[in-house]
Amino acid sequence: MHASSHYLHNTGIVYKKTIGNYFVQTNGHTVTCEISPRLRKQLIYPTADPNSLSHIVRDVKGIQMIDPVAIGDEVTFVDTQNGCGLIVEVTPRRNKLVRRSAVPMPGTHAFEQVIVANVDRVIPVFAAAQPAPKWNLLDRYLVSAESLGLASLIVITKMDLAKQDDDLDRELDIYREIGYPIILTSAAKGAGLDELRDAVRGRLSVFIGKSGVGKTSLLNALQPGLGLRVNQVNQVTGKGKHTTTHLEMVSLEIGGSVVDTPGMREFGLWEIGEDDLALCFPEMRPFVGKCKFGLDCRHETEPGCAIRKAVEAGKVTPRRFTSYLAMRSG
Ligand SMILES: Nc1nc2c(ncn2[C@@H]2O[C@H](COP(=O)(O)OP(=O)(O)OP(=O)(O)O)[C@@H](O)[C@H]2O)c(=O)[nH]1
Ligand SMILES: [Mg+2]
Ligand SMILES: [Zn+2]
Repeated sequence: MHASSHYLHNTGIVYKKTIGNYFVQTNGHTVTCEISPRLRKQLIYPTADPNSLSHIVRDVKGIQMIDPVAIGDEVTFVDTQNGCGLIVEVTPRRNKLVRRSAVPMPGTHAFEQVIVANVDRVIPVFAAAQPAPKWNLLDRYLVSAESLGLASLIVITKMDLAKQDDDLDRELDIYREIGYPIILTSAAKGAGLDELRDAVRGRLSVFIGKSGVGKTSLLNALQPGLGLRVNQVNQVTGKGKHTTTHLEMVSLEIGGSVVDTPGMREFGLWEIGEDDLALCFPEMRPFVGKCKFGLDCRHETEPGCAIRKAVEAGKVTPRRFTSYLAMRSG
């Protein structure tokens, strides 16, 4: 950047995207931006990872399908004549939540798609009931977040529908013991909202969870007046209707922002090698490398397996170990 033109540059955060347009929040107002073709070219490498050494040139078709700017990105833009802006630079990302794109055409390969950049916390959201929580899915979310170096906060909502006799609390104790923070909420009854507000204040959080669990309702309850669209879950199947269909970052009046994702099945997981997977289970971490066969152990039937011994000793719960084995086989 030339010092002489510096006064023309503004910075802001991308909070919403449509095809070709990027909505940038800067000093309390929004500027609609496009991105410079030059930036698109320059960012061929940084979209992989600014710290990555694999600066491999991809073919031109591939390049055009990678969006170099993600929600949560801090960008530098210049004003254009019509009150719009042109993004000229993306500040290196602290981290990113990624998912594998659909294979664009036969014979090509899937590539990494950045969903949100500069995330402070991933918040897996599950309903106490309707639909019932899927603990192995929670494990997938937590492992994905661990693998991306992102902190997690577990939120259980629709607590007004929880029954005394269900095993919710016992299941949650597994996660409490590992050290994951948990907040119990009800958008319907307003429970747990102050605690959740404290947790999201001043941070960028991402709600993640299946359709119908109540993510958008929770966001509406966090900030009355937001009026985001919610929908009934199907009474027969208990499934949601994918009401939230696009990504958008919502700024909270209390400070901080939340990205409400439309039911994302998984993120990041495919990148984790078999050796690294156990490291993404914090309670298994102390035992990794301690097996008789060291890092060659598959923790299945090998003698002297430290991880299976930890399961037997009650230091790793059988349920989490089952999740681990399931994730390893894809
Ligand atoms: N009883 C009860 N129902 C709730 C609560 N929160 C949400 N719901 C209901 O659950 C249904 C789904 O809520 P949404 O907020 O649209 O769920 P979502 O997770 O955003 O779903 P998608 O946008 O499809 O991913 C709606 O009918 C809500 O009224 C709650 O705390 N208690
Ligand atoms: Mg929604
Ligand atoms: Zn082992």
